[in-house]
Amino acid sequence: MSEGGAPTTALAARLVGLVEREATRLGFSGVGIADPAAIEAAGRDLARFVEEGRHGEMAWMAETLDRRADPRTLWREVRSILVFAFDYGPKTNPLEGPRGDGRGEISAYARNRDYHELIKGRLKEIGGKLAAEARRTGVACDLKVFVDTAPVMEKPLAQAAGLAWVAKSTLAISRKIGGWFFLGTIFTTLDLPTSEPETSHCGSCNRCLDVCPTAAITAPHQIDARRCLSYLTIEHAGAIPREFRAAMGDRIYGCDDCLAVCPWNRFAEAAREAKLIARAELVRPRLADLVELDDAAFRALFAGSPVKRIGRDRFLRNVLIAIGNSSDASLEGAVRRRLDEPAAVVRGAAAWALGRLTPEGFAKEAARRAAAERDGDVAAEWTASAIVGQTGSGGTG
Ligand code: B12
Ligand code: SF4
Ligand code: SF4
Repeated sequence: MSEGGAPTTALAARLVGLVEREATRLGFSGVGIADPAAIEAAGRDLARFVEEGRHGEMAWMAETLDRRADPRTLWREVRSILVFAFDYGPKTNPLEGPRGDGRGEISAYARNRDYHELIKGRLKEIGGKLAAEARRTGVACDLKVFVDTAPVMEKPLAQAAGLAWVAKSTLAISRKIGGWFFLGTIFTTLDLPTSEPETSHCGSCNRCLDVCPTAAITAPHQIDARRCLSYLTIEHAGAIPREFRAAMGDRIYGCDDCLAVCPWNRFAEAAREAKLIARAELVRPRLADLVELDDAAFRALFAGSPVKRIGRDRFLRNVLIAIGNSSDASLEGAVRRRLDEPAAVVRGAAAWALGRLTPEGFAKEAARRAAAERDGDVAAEWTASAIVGQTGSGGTG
């Protein structure tokens, strides 16, 4: 018997064994234990990231900086952090699939159910068993469960817990399972034996930096979220900045390129959890269908999926950019039907798409539409697009 959050060595080993067994039973592919004091350097990197404005419009990163940088500020009583990995790997490599086929690419992680609640529910189950077992033996145990949205630096914690390393892509990569996995944590007041931290295994590889379509990985281990297509298609609310539109290609929600190219994914397994295995209708859906979605149809198609979070208008913005990149003239009519949409973000993207599909058709409309348009940004699309139309270049920026 022991007191407070300090179990005896034998009991601690038993509790860790219980967590490992439960994690395996519930479909996790790995678990490790981190010391809450282990990520001080990461906290300093994060402060610099925010200072340089690399978080873009994700104001919550700056607002929660202190808590995010140090788990002990988030919860003073925390003594150990259990970090869990959950596979969501696609069946085939997204970079090897067909492209340029009039369809849009949704990131592998978003092709079925939202992972947040799924993983949180399972972590709560594990936490409940851990706490009950600790208390049964007279050891006090409080805990909190976090997945993604809490101010927690999950990747550095995964490294401290020996699960993976924070790689050049800035993602956590594992020697055993590659990089297609989510992270989640249980903070506990229990003193548990910590795992051996992982070290980097990127070596001289630079594939993720080379493949990134927007040079968002500005140096090894450093990302500028404002350039990342995942940020631009999901987090960013306004128009996609012109310089990134062509680079978006057919990506309509997130981007997988830096993961897909990583050689460590030869060890990755396809998702086993049914709720994360891709729904057929979310694997390369037809742009022609997506561009016709009204709000109700959008909600129905993406019920339970992470895509639903960005709302129909932001999603249509992405679809229209993909159409503008498709060279598929048969979509001109659908694009024209979006030119008078209530949302400026949709009207602006439609204007750009029209300019890309038919410079002549749209040069005819540009002057009238620019004059009639009540939103300054959308009006600017017509003026800029008119220039594209006149040069006939189609333009990328
Ligand atoms: C903000 C955020 C984003 C932002 C910023 C991305 C980023 N790399 O941080 C955007 C919107 C761009 C994004 C995109 C994606 N995300 Co995201 N995101 C997050 C979130 C909420 C916070 C991450 C964070 O704190 N970033 C700030 C930076 C500074 O922190 P950091 O990268 O951990 O910092 C380390 C390194 O960058 C490095 N570093 C920084 N500066 C320097 C300087 C030098 C010199 C050195 C050596 C090192 C160094 O040191 C730091 C500590 O180790 C986490 C969830 C969470 N709570 O942690 C998910 C999370 C990172 N995302 C995830 C996923 C899946 C994605 C996407 C793959 C989704 C997609 N398919 O579109 C992409 C991948 C893009 C990419 N290359 O990272 C997963 C990643 C799982 C994994 N295996 O790593 C997470 C963990 C969510 C989860 N719970 O599973 N994401
Ligand atoms: S997700 Fe795409 S855009 Fe973002 S860093 Fe990776 S490759 Fe670049
Ligand atoms: S692609 Fe290469 S450099 Fe990038 S994370 Fe994977 S191993 Fe590291």
